[in-house]
Amino acid sequence: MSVHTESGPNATGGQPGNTSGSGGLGREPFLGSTSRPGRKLMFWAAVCGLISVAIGVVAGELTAAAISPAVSPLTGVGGAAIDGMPPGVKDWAISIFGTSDKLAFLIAMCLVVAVLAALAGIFEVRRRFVGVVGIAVFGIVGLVAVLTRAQSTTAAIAAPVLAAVLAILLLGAFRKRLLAWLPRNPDPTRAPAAGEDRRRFLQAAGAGAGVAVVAGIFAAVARTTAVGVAQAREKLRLPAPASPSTTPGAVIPAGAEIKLDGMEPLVTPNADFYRIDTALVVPNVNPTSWKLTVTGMVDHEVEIDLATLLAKPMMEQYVTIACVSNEVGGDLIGNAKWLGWPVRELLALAGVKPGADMVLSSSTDGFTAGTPLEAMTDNRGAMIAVGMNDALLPIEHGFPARLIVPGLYGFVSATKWVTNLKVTTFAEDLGYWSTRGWSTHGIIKTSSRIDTPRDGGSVKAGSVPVGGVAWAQERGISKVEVRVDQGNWQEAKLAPGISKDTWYQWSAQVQMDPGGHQLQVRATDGQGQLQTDQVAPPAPDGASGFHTIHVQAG
Ligand SMILES: Nc1nc2c(c(=O)[nH]1)N[C@H]1C(S)=C(S)[C@@H](COP(=O)(O)O)O[C@H]1N2
Ligand SMILES: [Mo]
Repeated sequence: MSVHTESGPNATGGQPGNTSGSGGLGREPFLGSTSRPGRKLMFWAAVCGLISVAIGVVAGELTAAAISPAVSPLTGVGGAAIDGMPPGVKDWAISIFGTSDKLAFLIAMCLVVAVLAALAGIFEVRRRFVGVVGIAVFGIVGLVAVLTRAQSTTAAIAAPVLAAVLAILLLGAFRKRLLAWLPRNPDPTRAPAAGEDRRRFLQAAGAGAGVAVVAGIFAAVARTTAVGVAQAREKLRLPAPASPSTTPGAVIPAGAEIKLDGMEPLVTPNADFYRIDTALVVPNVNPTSWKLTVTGMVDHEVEIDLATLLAKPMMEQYVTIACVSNEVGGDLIGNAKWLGWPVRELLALAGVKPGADMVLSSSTDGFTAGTPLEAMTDNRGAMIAVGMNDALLPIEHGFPARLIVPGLYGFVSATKWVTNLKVTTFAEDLGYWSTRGWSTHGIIKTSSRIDTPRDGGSVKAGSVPVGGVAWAQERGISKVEVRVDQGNWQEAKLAPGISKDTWYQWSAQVQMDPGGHQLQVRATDGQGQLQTDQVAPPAPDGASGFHTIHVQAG
């Protein structure tokens, strides 16, 4: 049966919300109108708004849980709102809500969002794009809130953006269905719509509501776990290094950072540090139950928990880690100060049996890396890291513990959320990526990158400042050269590296006449070996070739 016959046009003589039938009133009959069809359309418009925004918000929360658990759109907005509250209001809220203040606040926030969502639905149906603009504004509020949170990461912005875009698209689709069922200005000459349009709308709305509820439960569970781990992390304190000022590689020498516009910072902030994860969802590892075990070719298996690990004498060093997938000139590389316990000491506790040549490290997410045993035990300082740039490891970067092995690409060494070290052989075992066509030993290739000017940018003709980084972890860098338009190589000024395990900054002044120019860089490592000009793609063992950019001088 058609709804129109239940409560629709019949009630007002077939002209819902618009007794005159003229265009002027007909455009916006609903909010001001008291007619029943107008109310009905408003009601369903509000439902459309609610469902669209609910799905958007839930998708945003799930995205955050997956890629950036520390801060989600809802927790970001909530946190920003709490921070922005005058202290009196905050105290008042706490006194009323007591210990459940956080939950109560979250519920209140959801109610506010729900009301705004319903309004967005109503406005969107009254006048196209008004509701959409409203949602876009919430999206921007969410984005700003997320960006201004202390734990924010570059990836975190994906969640509010996705939430807003999805809500907007869904609202558009629901609106169309709704208006097919309950047109704003029904054509009096057209027979009342059959039940088909009504059925299609209600089906879509029902499906949407179902998706919102089911995904919402998932998001709530994911968030609860993430919040639990984040809170446990918050309670931990980063231990001090055993010998802070004397550790080589832990101190930045004077002049290591070149002050030149457009240069990447010498030390990459945690929030900007590149990320590579095979897992769809960032693992949330509970620090109280986390354990690291050493198994395989050892005299006795060892197991340590986090409290034990944190009590060990910690070393601190800057290490530049890089991804084998980094293209020439790419940004899958970052430099941080890591705090941790040398892997070789843990391996010594277990006692490595003769014949072993590899350590297969594994993680809660199923990722594994096969690291040459030698790299774990020689004096390069391979570490079980717990700290990154004076903070506990961010969850995304492996909290509570990960491996850092200077000189090797991440895929054969840098296991995050590490839980097991199996002492074994390359003949017996291979790491995750090595069984998928990538190499086995993953030694970082000598490389260099131009950071300023940017490729495709323009510069002022004349003497042009250029700068960038060069790296050859474990070997160090002894020389960087640049050339313009395939001319003579010209030696750049090379800043002192923090250690041979970090990247080095360099700068130069090159001469450019007005017009388009090519600019290239090459590095020589600490052993006098020139970076190869052979162009190679990342697979299977790392990209090579000179970073080449084009700029316009004018
Ligand atoms: N558990 C786990 N550890 C991992 C990975 C992963 O996918 N899962 N990726 C590896 C790769 S390929 C690299 S390059 C580095 C990146 O570390 P980051 O995400 O902290 O920059 O982590 C390594 N450790
Ligand atoms: Mo990687």
